[in-house]
Amino acid sequence: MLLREAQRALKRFDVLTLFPGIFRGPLQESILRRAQEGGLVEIRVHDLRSWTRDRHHVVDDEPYGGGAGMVLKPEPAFEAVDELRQGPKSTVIVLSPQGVPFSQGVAERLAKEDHLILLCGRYEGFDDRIPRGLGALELSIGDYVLTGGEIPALVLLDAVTRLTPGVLGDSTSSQTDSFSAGLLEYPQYTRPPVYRGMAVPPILLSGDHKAIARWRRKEAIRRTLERRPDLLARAVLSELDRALLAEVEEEEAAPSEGEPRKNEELTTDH
Ligand code: J9Q
Repeated sequence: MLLREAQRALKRFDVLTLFPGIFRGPLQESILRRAQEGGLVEIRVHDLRSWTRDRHHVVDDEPYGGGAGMVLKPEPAFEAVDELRQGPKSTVIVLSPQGVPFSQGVAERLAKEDHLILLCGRYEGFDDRIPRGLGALELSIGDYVLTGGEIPALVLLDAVTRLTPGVLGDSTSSQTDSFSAGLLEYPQYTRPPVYRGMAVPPILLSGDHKAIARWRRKEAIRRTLERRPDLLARAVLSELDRALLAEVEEEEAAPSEGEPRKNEELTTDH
């Protein structure tokens, strides 16, 4: 065991941002903290402004062709990456709304890399020569407008760090793939058996493990159908799964009484 730990390669992240303070709190808590303290990952956060050469540390400029807002200029980003890059073992990533979608699959591939350099954009964006000239992988965490790439970078740091060998305990690591399995998780319950009039489904207290497994699979399918039909369409379903889906579709056509109505106003993407 000791030998295996000694052979474990340290994973390194260098983050380039105009707001290093955004990272301080999130990196000092929970699993991200423990991964760093345990020497499994090293996360360095750098102020992009320290790669400016002018008196006023200017990092942005007006867009060619006109338009509102300012654009991150290329020099600080290129000079920072030149200094931090460790040859071909470094992967440069730019977080931007123009990126390809970040996903569990992308996180799994990035977890195999030795060194990631993350560049966080701000303002209206950056000079397009930055991602192009750096050979960067441009990633988006989703279709909403943020004030900058810092929170997306934290999302990536979290998703990739937890996949790094040794970061999660053995019991949790086997659960890692629940999302990649293609369905949402089944509903979980703990004590008390009734809370504010809401009872735990009696089957979970039955001790019938076969029936519980079937119920859980069915509820996972129900949730996925209701909330993420896109996932269900691409999921690999067994014969039993198909039967459970048919049961769910029947039940959903005639919804049971006594359930509070879902807030469709907020659960539908308009
Ligand atoms: C830099 N909205 O949004 C979603 N993924 C990344 C981003 C983003 C943003 C603004 C600036 C990144």
